[in-house]
Amino acid sequence: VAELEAVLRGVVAGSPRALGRALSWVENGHEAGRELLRLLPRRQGWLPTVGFTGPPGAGKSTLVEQVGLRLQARGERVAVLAVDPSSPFSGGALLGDRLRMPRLVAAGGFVRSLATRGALGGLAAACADFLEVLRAAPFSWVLVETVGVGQDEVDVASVVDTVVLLQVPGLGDDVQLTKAGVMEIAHVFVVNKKDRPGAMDLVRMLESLLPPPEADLWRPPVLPVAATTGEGVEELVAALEEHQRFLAARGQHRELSRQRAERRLSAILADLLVREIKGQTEAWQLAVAAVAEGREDPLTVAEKLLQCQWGKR
Ligand SMILES: Nc1nc2c(ncn2[C@@H]2O[C@H](COP(=O)(O)OP(=O)(O)OP(=O)(O)O)[C@@H](O)[C@H]2O)c(=O)[nH]1
Ligand SMILES: [Mg+2]
Repeated sequence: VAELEAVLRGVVAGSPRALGRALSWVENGHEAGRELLRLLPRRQGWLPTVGFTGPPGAGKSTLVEQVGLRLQARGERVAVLAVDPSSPFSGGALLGDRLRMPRLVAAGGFVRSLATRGALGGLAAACADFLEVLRAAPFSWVLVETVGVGQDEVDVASVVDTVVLLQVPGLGDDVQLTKAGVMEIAHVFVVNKKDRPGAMDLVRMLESLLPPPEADLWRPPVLPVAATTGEGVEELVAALEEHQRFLAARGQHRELSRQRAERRLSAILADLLVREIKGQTEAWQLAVAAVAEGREDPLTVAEKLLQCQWGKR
């Protein structure tokens, strides 16, 4: 209990060690992590969160560090969350943290990776829990890096306010762009590696794919950037600030919070329910067999399982 209190105080004060402890507890699903999440002070005011997604090797880490450095230089306090859905190793994430974004860490930024291992509610839920911890600390911006694979990137997009989608020239542009659902979630497009041939063609192509501007709708800018040299990063930071102002001016904070609360609750509830029903081992096995042997259809069986579940209460 004394330890929990010390970690709580440390988190509120922004101590990297305490934050590291707290996030490990949360990540590993320890009882201490749940207790911590219960006791965390709820932050007054809005904490801007930005997600960076895009194909492997697009330059997300390089760009996030650059953006973080720009913000820190202006007196902002930056936390970076690197979401690694693929990493199955508990030690891997920690090792990665020490090597990750050394310049940003030296400038006072906080950098942490998140590898998910069966968190209740999936990756987005684990990310949301991490953000709750960071919200209790004195940060003024949170940047989230996530590898653009499968459904996870769309998931993570649901826990941040602003989504930056990185593209790079020469990767087979159509493949990057036609991935369902990814174009739609971006608030800012970055064509990174603008020092490479074809970058400006990609910028024009992206612009041509955007719907015509509409009053009162956010128009995603398409920004050419070279993350390695920092070219275009100032413009990107300005676009992030503009999107945040856009959200604030339209009273979107309340709506975003409501949507997030709804998604988090549904995800956790779905997980809890499935665990509970599977816990009734015998009924579960019978149900699985009924579906496997084609005696009953899965929807009917699921409905019956649910009814039994509620009937017991
Ligand atoms: N030429 C050029 N190379 C860049 C640029 N930005 C990043 N790179 C290089 O691209 C490589 C990948 O950069 P990362 O920042 O690790 O890319 P990432 O998207 O975080 O990669 P993963 O996290 O592994 O998916 C590195 O070698 C960078 O130096 C750029 O603007 N121009
Ligand atoms: Mg990276």
